[in-house]
Amino acid sequence: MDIDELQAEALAAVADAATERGLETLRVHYLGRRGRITQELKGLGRLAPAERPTAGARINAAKGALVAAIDARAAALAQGQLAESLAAEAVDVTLPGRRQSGGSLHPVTQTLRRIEAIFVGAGYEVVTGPEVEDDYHNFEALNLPPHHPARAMWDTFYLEGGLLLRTHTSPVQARVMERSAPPIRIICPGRVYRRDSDLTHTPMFHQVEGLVVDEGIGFADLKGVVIGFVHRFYDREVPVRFRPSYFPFTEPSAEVDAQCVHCEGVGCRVCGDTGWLEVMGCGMVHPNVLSMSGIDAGRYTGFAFGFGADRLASLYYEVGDLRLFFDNDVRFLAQFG
Ligand code: 2NM
Repeated sequence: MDIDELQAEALAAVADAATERGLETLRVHYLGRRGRITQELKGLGRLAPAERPTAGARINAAKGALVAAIDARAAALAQGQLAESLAAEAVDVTLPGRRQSGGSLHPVTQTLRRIEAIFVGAGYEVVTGPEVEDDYHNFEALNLPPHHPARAMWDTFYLEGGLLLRTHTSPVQARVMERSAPPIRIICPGRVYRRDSDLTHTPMFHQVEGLVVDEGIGFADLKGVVIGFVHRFYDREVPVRFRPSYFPFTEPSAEVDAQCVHCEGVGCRVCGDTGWLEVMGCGMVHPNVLSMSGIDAGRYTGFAFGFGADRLASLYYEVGDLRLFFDNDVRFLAQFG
C-alpha cells in the first residue's frame, strides 16, 4: 500500500475512535513495535540508497501526523468523558431541601417512663418477666387454685401446653418472691392480655404493679405510697379515696379513686357524673401468696397495687378512646411530641 493511502486510512480510523481503549488499539496497530508504519520504516533498507532519504522523510511525516492525530483525539475523548460525568453527577443546588420530620416517644411509653422514674426515685427496682406464662405463676401462686370462681375476673387467652398470655404482671412478682428474700420493693411494668375490646379496654394493655414486702408493713404504708404516687403523677395534690374491694391475692383489698381531673369533682362525662376516677387496685398481700412463694408470712407482711398505664395515660392526656393508642395513626401520635 502507498504511504499516502496508509496515512489516510490511519487518520480516518483515529477520527472514528469512540473510546480511549479503541484509540490505544489503533496506536499499537500502526505505531507499535510491529505496527504498519514501523514496518514501512524497517523496509527502507530494501530500497535503492538514492530513494531512501525521500521515502524515509515521507514515512516519518506520516508517523508524525498520526502521533499528533492520536494525541488530539485522546485529549478530545478525555474531555468528552469529563463533560459526561459532570453532567451525570450534577447537583441542582436550587432544589428545595428535604424536610426532616422529627419523631417522638409513644404517649404510653412516655407515661411508663414517668411512672418508673417516680418509683425508682423512691427506691423501687424495675423488674420484668415473660408475657407467656404458666398457669401456676399467673393464677395458682396468687391464691387462685384451678377452678376457683375468681378466675372469671380475667378473660384469659389460653395457649397450648398449659401456657397462657399473662393477664397481669403479678406473676413477675410471684417469681421475684420465689427467688429473693425481703425486703422487697419492686414495680413490674409490662404488656398484659385480656379478651376484651371496647372504648376503655384493649386486648393488650400495659400494666404497672408494685410490691413491697418487709417486716412491719401495714395498710398505712400502702396508703402513703399510693397517694404519694397519684400526687406525683398528676403533679398536683388531687384528692384520693380508698373503697373496699376484692382481689383473691390481697386481703384487705381496695379500689383507689382520684378526683376527676377534668371537672375537679363537679361531675362530667369523663367521670360519669361521679366526680371520681378509678385509678388502681391494691391491698395487703394475702398470707397464702407469701407462703406459697417461700416467704415466712408470720414474720413478713406486704402490700401490692396495680394499674393500667394506658388508662392513666388516657386520663392524663384526656383521650376518650383507649384504642386510639394502638391504631398508630401518625396524626394522633404527633400530638404527643
Ligand atoms: C392489683 C391489685 C391488688 C397485686 C398483688 C400481687 C402479688 F403478687 F403480690 F400478689 N401483685 N400485684 C395486686 C394487688 C395487683 O392490681 C389491680
